[in-house]
Amino acid sequence: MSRDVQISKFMSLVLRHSPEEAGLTLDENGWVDFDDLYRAIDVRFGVAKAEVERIVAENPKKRFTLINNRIRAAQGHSVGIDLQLTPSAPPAMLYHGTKTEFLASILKEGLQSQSRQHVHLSNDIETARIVARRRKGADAILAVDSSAMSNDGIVFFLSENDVWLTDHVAPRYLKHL
Ligand code: HQG
Repeated sequence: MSRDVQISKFMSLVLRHSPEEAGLTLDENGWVDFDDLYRAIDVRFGVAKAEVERIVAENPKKRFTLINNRIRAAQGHSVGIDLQLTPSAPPAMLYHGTKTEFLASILKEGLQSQSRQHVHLSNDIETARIVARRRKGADAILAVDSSAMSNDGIVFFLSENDVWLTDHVAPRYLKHL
């Protein structure tokens, strides 16, 4: 794993799950002071601030939002913060990448947010496949009838880095591709 990826993973850990690892507290909307986060990163990795800014700017998934010297994770939180996203109309179809071993349970209970605040859905099959490949085993791709969900009054949010978020996807909206 490259040093950039190690630093990015540490930032995700702190900003999504365990801010106490860096001696930090997230505000109610998930933000921390960038200088405070930078100091915690520097202690562990001995890295210049400009390098951390570059890692944020070049992050392939734009995982971090850095504005006015405050930073937060765009999505993926397990801690209870409010991203203050406004509901958005989703495209007609969305996709979810997972593993075949989870299929029976997913098709029975629907997609659950598990340890995170939301279920994460992708705009296209290619992105869903990348999500699926993060875990070992055979990939499974589910199509989500987001148009029907929307018509049924279910709310979607688009994260700052273009991941679609919703609370739960019932089995009737899912199709294994
Ligand atoms: C599965 C990454 C059994 C679900 C990605 C998934 C994403 C069920 C796992 C983001 C289930 C949860 C999130 C059910 C859901 N029964 N299994 N009823 N409902 N599952 O990591 O979507 O790289 O919390 O299919 O790109 O994999 O970190 O969610 O396999 O955007 O930025 O339970 O994480 O982003 O796993 O990934 P996760 P996810 P980053």
